[in-house]
Amino acid sequence: MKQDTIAAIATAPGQGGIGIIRISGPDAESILNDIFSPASSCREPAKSHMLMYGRLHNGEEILDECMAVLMRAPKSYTREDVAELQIHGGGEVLRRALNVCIQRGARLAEPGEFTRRAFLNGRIDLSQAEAVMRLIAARGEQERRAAVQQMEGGTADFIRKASDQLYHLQAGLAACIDYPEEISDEEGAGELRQGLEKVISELTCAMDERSARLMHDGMRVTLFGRPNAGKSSLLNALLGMEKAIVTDIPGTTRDTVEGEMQLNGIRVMLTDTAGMRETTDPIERIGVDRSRRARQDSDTALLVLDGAENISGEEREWLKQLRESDAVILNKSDLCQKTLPQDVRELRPDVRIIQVSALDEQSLEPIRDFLRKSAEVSDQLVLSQPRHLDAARRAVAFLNDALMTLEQWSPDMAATDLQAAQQALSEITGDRADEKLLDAVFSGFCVGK
Ligand SMILES: Nc1nc2c(ncn2[C@@H]2O[C@H](COP(=O)(O)OP(=O)(O)OP(=O)(O)O)[C@@H](O)[C@H]2O)c(=O)[nH]1
Ligand SMILES: [Mg+2]
Repeated sequence: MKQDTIAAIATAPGQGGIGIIRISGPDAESILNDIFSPASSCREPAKSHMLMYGRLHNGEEILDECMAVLMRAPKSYTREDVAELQIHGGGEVLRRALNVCIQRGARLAEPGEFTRRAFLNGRIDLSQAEAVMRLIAARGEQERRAAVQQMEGGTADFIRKASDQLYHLQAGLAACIDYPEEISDEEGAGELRQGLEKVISELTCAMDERSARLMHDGMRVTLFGRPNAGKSSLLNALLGMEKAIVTDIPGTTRDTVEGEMQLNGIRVMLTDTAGMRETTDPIERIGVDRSRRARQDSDTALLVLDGAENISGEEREWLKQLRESDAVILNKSDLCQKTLPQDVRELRPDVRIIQVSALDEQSLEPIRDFLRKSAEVSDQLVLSQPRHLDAARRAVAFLNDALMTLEQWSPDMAATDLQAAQQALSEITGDRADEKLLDAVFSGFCVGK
């Protein structure tokens, strides 16, 4: 495929020690020769994959001292000739360097265009291309690990294996259709059913939507309860910083306060909320509404009770409303207790109760343990990007349809469903990707990648 030459700043905006300009395409080498002079006196053509020190210039004008590397096709990221300039990472010097490349005939690269070329030139499949951006955007260790697994071809291998199994089933079906006298309906349907159930079960195991969401979006945990229960004290203690204001005046927290931590490699967004109570103060009422919303939107809500006080009528109601993923934090265990874990258990026998004192850091470990467990994700997860999950869901639906058609033994319809399932799976690896799909995938990339 003959393409034009593209160039872009590959490093993030802002000042940095080094900034990188990347050029890819048939003119990459001639542009490099035009704008870069190696310091060594020998004027041989640049060696591929060899870092050179020299000067970046625009004709007579020196723009920077820099390092440059030429990677001749096909041993490069895009499988085209690629040149990279490592110059000083200032906005002006990078802008000038890029302009000089454009003046020499390069075109400004679109978002993700280098990776798009790597895909179009067959170096990587579409799921690997997406993994690159996923890795760059990863904010948690689990997400980073999943991105690397995907980048190394984990998703593509899995999908191609599933696809191969479908080819085999299709071949079996074709034999049933072509030689009905040699293969009985029961025989054909039995084998096909087994094969289909296997592929459905493998696909379903690989697509745990909850784990995928936790890795991608993190886990939202909300502390809620009545004023003065110690929610803000707990937020500060769990985060290890004085994020929220703490006083002994009920109603101190007016708005939600958020902090972030990592547990099990999952990003946990911890939200402290305004103490919930009936109030005529219009500002506090808005805060209480926000508390309610934060609690509803959370993956896990922690109801904070003050162990030095009796359980109120309102708290009884909240206890009833707790979801399976929620827990009760019985706080202020260092004070004389009016409420014990068994009092809570009488009202809500099935709920997890953790007794702590926000003033004693060590007593908080069981809260972290509880959250760590809630944040556990499957390490068998191969399909964890929304686009992949959507395609795999469609494939499973077609395969289930194929299973249904076996009830009436209609091999033609089953064959159509198998084909549709295969088509859906091939969208993941991009084996049959159209321009629209590629535009959608690569538009989310950064320029220079
Ligand atoms: N002894 C003791 N005092 C605590 C504990 N946790 C919080 N406190 C105190 O209780 C008071 C209220 O604490 P906050 O953390 O502000 O309570 P809150 O739930 O955020 O209160 P609002 O913001 O009003 O809803 C402060 O004086 C804290 O120092 C605890 O475990 N033990
Ligand atoms: Mg507070």
